Amino acid sequence: MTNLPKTPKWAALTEHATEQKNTTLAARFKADDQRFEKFQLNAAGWFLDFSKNHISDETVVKLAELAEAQNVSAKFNAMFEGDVVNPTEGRAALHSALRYQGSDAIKVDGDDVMPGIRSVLDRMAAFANRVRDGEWLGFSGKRITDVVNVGIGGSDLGPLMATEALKPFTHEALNLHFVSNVDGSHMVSTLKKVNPETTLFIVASKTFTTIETLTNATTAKDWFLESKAGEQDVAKHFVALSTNAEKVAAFGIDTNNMFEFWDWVGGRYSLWSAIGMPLMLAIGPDGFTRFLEGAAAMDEHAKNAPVRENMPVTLALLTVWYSNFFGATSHLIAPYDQYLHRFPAYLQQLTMESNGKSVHVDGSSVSVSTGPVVWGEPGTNGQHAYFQLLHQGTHLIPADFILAAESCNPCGNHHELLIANCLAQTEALMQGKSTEDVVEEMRSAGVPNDKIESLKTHRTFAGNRPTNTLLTQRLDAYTLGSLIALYEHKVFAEAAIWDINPFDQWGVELGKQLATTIYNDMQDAVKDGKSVTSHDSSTNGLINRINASRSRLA
Ligand code: G6Q
Repeated sequence: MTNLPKTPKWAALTEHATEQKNTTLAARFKADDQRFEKFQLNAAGWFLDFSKNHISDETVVKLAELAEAQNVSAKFNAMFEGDVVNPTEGRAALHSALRYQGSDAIKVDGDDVMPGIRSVLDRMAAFANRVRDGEWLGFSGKRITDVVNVGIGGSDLGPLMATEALKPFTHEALNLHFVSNVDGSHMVSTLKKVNPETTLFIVASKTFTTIETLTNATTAKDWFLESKAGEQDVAKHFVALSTNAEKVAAFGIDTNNMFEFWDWVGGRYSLWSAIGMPLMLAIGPDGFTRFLEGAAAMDEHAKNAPVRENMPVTLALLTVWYSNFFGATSHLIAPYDQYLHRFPAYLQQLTMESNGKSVHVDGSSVSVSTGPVVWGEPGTNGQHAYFQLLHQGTHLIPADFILAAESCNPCGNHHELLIANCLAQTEALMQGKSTEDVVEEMRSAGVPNDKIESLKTHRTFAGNRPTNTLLTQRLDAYTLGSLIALYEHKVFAEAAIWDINPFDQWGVELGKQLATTIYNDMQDAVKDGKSVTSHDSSTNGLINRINASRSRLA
């Protein structure tokens, strides 16, 4: 049983945090003009400035000692080597093998997984080239113009986020669509935009049992067969990405059109596998290789850099620092890049499904808080929405600002303004503005004294809000790959420190089970003309009210 607060390194940090709260970020910068040089790191095309944090030289040492005491490096090695790091599901978590660029064998249960990975990548590339080059034809002999990915969760969020992020590098004759929600509006509105003769459906499901995906895929297939197409044409328009050949065949997709992956690839870590097919179609096999190379470079860094130079471990330690010693409960992701508009949503799953746990690996209860709530929107939009709370609210919300020096679409002074806004926010969050400065500023603007008195506290900024800035030259396939891998490893390092399993997701099961029960109860009640009484009064009441209003409608 792990009792983190009782461990010497944790106890030392508790004491140290009390001291560190006595100073401000602004005072730290005033006292040390080497702060920026001291608290920065480089890895795989990314530069991290973490100087605007409540840390001193001693904090960094103490946090590194915690990471060492929690065996973070050894746990990384175990993951990279294919050990069973997901004990509750009895699996390895080898997403790093999917992007491995070296020639060594990587073994799971004694078998090298690399030949299988390379063979699927080759098949994917051959298929993607045929579609991109207009050689893969639909049933009426026309080239494919639209690709609809049907998947949810890990089989949707990653490919969707990445194809959006890499839009400037996308094949201009292919439109990518993503349908995930079981809400029929998602599929229906997408089908309105496409033509059955020129549309390719990718059914992406690791298990091929997910109700949302199977429902959406069935609707897509029915729609396709309602056109001039026949059953014999399904093979030209439906492919599957899955680990489950039997279920793929049962659904009616030719297993020759199935791109395989393996149970040691977790759903939210599967973008690097066949699940990346929409991305490969969008940016081409060479672009996809660059994407894998970027991630592989971050893997090498995560594996080899000592704790204090290790970017994902540093980010993880900062999250632990604020979550466990400063009471922070959420973490903001602010990409100053419109193409990264789905990145916060992607990171919500990666972080919250992985580290939203309240038991340790051995099943005992945790005694400290674990994964924070992750949220965000691209800048500068967020500034005109929720940034008010960051600057003057009562919550401490550590934030990651993500920025590229170069724009993919240089145009007037847009990018200079974007950069200036990003840097201004982190400076303002750190420095704040004192009441004295507010008074002085208002006085010099000629504001009358009574107005100054009534407004001065409203216009004061306490500052002292911590941020990280992640900077790259340009967002492209390589730097996107390394950015995603950076956060994957950050999440892993946090889990290693908290001694929780980041690779299972039992928390999503209960809702799934109950949805099946409620679905059946609702249908039975309508059939039998009875009310539902088997749930709590709220759930019964809602079911009966909905059934009544739907029957009136019918
Ligand atoms: C991710 C989760 C989950 C999963 C979806 C879709 O880590 O396991 O989000 O990806 O439930 O599952 P299938 O790919 O099996 O349809």
